[in-house]
Amino acid sequence: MSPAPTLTLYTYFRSSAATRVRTLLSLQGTPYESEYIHLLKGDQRSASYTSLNPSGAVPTLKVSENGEEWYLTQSAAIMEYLDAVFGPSSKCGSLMPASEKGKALVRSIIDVLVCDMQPLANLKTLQRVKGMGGDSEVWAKEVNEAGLQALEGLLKKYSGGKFAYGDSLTLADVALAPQMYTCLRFGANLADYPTCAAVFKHVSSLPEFIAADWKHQPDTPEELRA
Ligand SMILES: N[C@@H](CCC(=O)N[C@@H](CS)C(=O)NCC(=O)O)C(=O)O
Repeated sequence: MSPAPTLTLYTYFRSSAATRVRTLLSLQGTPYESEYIHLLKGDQRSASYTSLNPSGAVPTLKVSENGEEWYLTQSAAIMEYLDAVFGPSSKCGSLMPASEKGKALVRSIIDVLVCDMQPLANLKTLQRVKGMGGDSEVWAKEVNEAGLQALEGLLKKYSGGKFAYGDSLTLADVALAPQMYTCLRFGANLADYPTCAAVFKHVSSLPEFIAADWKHQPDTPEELRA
């Protein structure tokens, strides 16, 4: 049997996309090293970093195995890879439901977060909105509230109350919690989305989620630490 791949995560404390990956690694108990990419200083746009991640964004996962290194980008792809490779033998087990229906529904919740919400209010989008004379704070609040509306509709149907899908933890929760912090940051009132709020309250209090959140990272500035 070949040894397990070793992992390095390119991360930034406040990145919700990187937080998804940190949360999953924390739940699994999978060891990894971190490389810190300071988004406000523009590290993500350096030639050395874009040669690893042509999107100029975090996260990126470096996988070293069999004497080779390869780089995986996009948080949803990284979560699926980690879940498939490390999940079954990890502390938390696989976080994808066994049924095809369950997998597809979990993926649909993840896509609202990863495709419909996060990119509309990430750093470069907000900088561009501002550059075109718009109010980036108003924009960020609006797009996050629209996303919450959609999520609430899905979770009302599929959540058992404590988790985004059904009655146990899935990758949908891993994707949801970091985006809820973003929603709060931009002034969304979570009380208007009670199912999302209840799930967020429950999962964000789990120690593995706290260990991965934006307030508890080695690169979190002192004044923002919890
Ligand atoms: N679809 C990508 C999005 C990655 C992304 O937008 N990351 C943000 C941080 S959450 C980023 O690195 N932004 C850099 C920038 O906007 O310049 C993923 O899910 O990994």
